[in-house]
Amino acid sequence: MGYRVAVVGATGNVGREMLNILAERQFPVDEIVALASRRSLGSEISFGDKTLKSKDLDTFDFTGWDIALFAVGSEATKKYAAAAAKAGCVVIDNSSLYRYDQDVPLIVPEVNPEAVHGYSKKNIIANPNCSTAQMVVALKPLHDRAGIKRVVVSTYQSVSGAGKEGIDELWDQTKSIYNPTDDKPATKFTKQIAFNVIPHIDVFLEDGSTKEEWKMVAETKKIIDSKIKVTATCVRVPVFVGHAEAINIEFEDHLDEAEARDILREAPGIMVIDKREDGGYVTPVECVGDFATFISRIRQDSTIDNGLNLWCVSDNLRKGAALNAVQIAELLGREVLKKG
Ligand code: 11C
Repeated sequence: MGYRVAVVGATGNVGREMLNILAERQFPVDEIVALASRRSLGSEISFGDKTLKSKDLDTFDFTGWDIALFAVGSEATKKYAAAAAKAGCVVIDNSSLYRYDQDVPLIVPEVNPEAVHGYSKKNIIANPNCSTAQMVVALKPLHDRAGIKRVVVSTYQSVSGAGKEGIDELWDQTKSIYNPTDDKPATKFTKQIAFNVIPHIDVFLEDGSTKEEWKMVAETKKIIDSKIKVTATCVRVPVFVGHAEAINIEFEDHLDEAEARDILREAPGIMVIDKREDGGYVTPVECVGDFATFISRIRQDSTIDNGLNLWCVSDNLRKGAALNAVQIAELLGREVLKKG
């Protein structure tokens, strides 16, 4: 016996990836429904070798459905997720709406799987922001060994993090640079993204940081340890898929770079590619479609007592969104629902 699963926002980039990954990982599905707004009604979406037609989210009754993977913005989540959860369906939500709610667990299965048991307070589990998910997979095994005091992270985030409009803007603007008569001014991003980088993701907060940067701080604390200090600078780069991060870590105890490399090699969800030669590291284009979080450039930071630097790359639509949501569904099935 398997699960009755709803994918909400099934016609978007993340929703489509959720369906791909459910099929790829052979999630035990008895019945699946692709839900979207009325405007996308009847759109065709692949699920393994089947084609699903999207149904209207507005009129859908979640009663009798086991799991709903939500991949819509916070506003639509606000409108539909609580009702789905109330109808008895466990919601796994990719938006930021519930992430900081104390009654909602925020889970990266390689890092804090035990938190799954907290789902029952609201029948909702939150999926973290993409830039947090890949970073905490790398930080957790190192924290367990040497205790992380402080993290300084700079991100290089692809345009797919901003959805289809972000992808289209990079594509159109890149073409228009070679054809200046076809000018494509910035509409989705605040400045030109083609052949440029933009140090601004999500809205500005009062202290001068951005919400994206704040999310990395708050979510790392909630997922791993509230004592870890994080400071982030989040930057949009002209890459279609795959977020990269340069991470500097200060530990309580000394951690040798060779031991860190061994720890990361053994850690779940991580692939270490760190050859210290031309091309002996992973870049975003190489991680697309993969499940792993790739770690390269592991090296001592000799400017502090117990410091390490590393480079972390992952597919933001997969580990940063759809894969992590499906992994949460797998965890929920294994530990709680026990149907599959
Ligand atoms: C980006 N990380 O790259 C964002 C997208 O809070 O889930 C995901 C926003 C979120 O723009």
